[in-house]
Amino acid sequence: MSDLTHLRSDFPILAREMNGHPLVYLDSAATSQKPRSVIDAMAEFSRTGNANVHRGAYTLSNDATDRYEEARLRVAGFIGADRREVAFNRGTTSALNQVAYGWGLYNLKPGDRILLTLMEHHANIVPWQLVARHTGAELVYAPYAANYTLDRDKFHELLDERVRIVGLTAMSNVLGTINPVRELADAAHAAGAIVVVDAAQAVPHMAVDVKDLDADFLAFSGHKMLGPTGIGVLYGKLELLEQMEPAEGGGEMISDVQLEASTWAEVPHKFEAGTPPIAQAIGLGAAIEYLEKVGMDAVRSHEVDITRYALDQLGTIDDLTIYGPTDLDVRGGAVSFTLADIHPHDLATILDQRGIAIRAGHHCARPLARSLNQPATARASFYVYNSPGDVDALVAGLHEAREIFGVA
Ligand code: C6P
Repeated sequence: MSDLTHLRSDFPILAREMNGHPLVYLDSAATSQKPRSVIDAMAEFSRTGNANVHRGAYTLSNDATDRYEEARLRVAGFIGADRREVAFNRGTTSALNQVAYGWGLYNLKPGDRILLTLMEHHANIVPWQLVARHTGAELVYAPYAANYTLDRDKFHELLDERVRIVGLTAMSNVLGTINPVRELADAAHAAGAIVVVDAAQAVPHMAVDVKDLDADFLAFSGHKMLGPTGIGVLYGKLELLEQMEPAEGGGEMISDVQLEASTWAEVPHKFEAGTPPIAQAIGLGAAIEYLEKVGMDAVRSHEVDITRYALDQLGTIDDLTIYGPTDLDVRGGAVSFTLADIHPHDLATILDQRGIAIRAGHHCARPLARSLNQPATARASFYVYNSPGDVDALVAGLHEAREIFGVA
């Protein structure tokens, strides 16, 4: 197994005890833990560098602006984009809403279709429902196949000339499925649609190059990739961002404001209304620096190894069902499961008493949960700091849960 155990000591929180046990953190798909370098970069900025950006005529503000823009450059480099193609916002949810309200609202009409997959997070469903209500467009969903990968035949069947937008997750937060974004984007483009990629679970866990994917828009969150909460990224192809309307208006995003109308600042600033999350952008820059040092190939291969080990070990527990692909080439480290008829919330509570943090519920993907006939599942998710020992603790905790619930 690839060895990243030396990284663990970079994450102060992992030294904590929880309910009398060492903390075993298995909920990185919800939010990741932060290394000391990220915590320190943000604290240092607040201590010595804090000022508003793009406004000041004084050195402190100019320095803050430089650091904020350096963070943008680092993000751009990380995903293979131009600096002008990277807009900061609050997170994936906010980025996807920007596309729905800035592009969808102005380009959709009755009869048009938005093609999504059944494995989307609510963040890539609800904004489209809201915009469909305004525009009269219709939502259609491509299902997944028996092996929990996207049903490509159904996807291609649904992809007709009515489809204007294809929205898809690059990696499911429930099934772990990695979708073939480039292949689907090529088909979508041939059909005349644009492609909006929810990369909230992909960018933290594998090398993502927006040009290789040929994504038109792509969204992700800082807090799932070792960075802070409150910062996210909308990538958009330059020409699309230039055409797209801002979904939010206010300070910073304008070129001129008259009484009746306004003109917009250059991209990406027209999508950054108000004071942006400055310290958070600096924290995200530090998180990317950390990930780049580890190397995204090492991040991915560690994830494959630990997920393989988890699937093997969980497979030894009777009555445990895993919802997601078994082929590690097409899955990431989010592993959802149920154990006999024990409610996932009870499982999470029993594990918590042993210091083990997992998520239980519908994982903000209710249509998917409904299609699985499981209103809730338990989910363990892994990241660079997790070790086989964490998987062993999970498995031991699940055996105890079986005993407590008297599962025969
Ligand atoms: N999923 C999970 O536990 P925000 O909250 O905006 O940072 O990210 C939303 C989001 C969008 N897409 C996917 C695929 C996601 O996984 C998430 C967040 C967390 O699975 C919280 S619900």
